[in-house]
Amino acid sequence: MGYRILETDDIPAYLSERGHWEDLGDIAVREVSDGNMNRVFLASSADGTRSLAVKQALPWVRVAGPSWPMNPDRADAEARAYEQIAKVAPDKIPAIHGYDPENYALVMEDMSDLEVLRTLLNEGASYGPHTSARIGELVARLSFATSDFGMPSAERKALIAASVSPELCEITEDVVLSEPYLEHEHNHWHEGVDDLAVSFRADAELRTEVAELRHLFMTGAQALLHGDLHTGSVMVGTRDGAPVVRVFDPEFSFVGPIGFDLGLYWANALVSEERARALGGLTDHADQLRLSWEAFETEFRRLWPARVDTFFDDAYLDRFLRKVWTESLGYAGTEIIRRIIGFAHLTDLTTLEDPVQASRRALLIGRELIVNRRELADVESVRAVVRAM
Ligand code: SR1
Ligand code: MG
Repeated sequence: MGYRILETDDIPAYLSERGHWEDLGDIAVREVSDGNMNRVFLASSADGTRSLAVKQALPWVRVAGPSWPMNPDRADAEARAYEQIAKVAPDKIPAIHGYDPENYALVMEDMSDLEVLRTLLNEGASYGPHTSARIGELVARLSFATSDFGMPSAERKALIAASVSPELCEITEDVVLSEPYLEHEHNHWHEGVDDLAVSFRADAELRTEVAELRHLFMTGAQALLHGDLHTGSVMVGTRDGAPVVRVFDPEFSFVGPIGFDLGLYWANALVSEERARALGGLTDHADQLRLSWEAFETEFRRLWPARVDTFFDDAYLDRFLRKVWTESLGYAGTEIIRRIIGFAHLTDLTTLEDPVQASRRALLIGRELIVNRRELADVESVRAVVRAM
């Protein structure tokens, strides 16, 4: 039949055709699209005992419309990423019931009993002790398993080839890793940070450091990434009395530098901290970088003895982890900056009555993380940067 864009009314027949739902008399569908890129529908039975989510990639960026065309095969990247994560951390992603490559649609677990982490944080919630640790573990397991430490060389070359995702990588290379430092129509910012936006564009030192991070993003095929690991890509909640953390939306997945995933998560944690500070609601925000890094490092070191290539010795592990730490800080800085003076802003700041102070602090922290990342040796040095602002 070919690719067709699904509307709410099409979902019952679609789920039936795909063998996911039999009794069409007993189904209600609503659209819950929220991210920048795709459409999401939730289908549920009248008595609430069954539900499924359908996510479809459109041939454009959803929030921009047809004026920004985008290959829907990004859904292939998402399906591939879920497959890889399911091998190492099945409890940290939604259950995937099927992928339809013809329609670029995934049928998956309905997670509407959970909450998007960003939404909760914006409402004043704390992270709690589990969320960032689970994120660190997930990044460690996925990155170890898909690196040259966890995967035989030939298999990895095939993964790299299969995971090439030029259009989505180009979005990141543009909106995260260059446009905020140039005059570009995508950029916009609050007038209260005008001077910083102007000075960042004229800042030669900053630009060269971002160029290095951008080049690493383009060439550093260390491991399969989620690719867009911000707090809007994480759902949290409780099931059967136990904490649940689920990472979703890995459509930006490709084989790249591990620090990109950690850095995005850290950036979003640091911005949520600035929101909480502005509102007088700081709780455990300042601890999230440490919790995620410690969980990442512990898990990576736990996996290390099982590496497939023992030419990589223990001293190299220390050196590699140091590099990941430093690169993560740099990517955290770029994510903070692009979310304030670039294209896709964060509700953490845009919903503040007066976002200026928090935005300025975050921008300056972002710059420090990029320019001085090599001198920031540990979590305490990052905290010192935040305190000094
Ligand atoms: C055009 S897409 C802009 C941003 O939305 C996605 O969630 C990614 O973060 C991307 O950079
Ligand atoms: Mg997304």
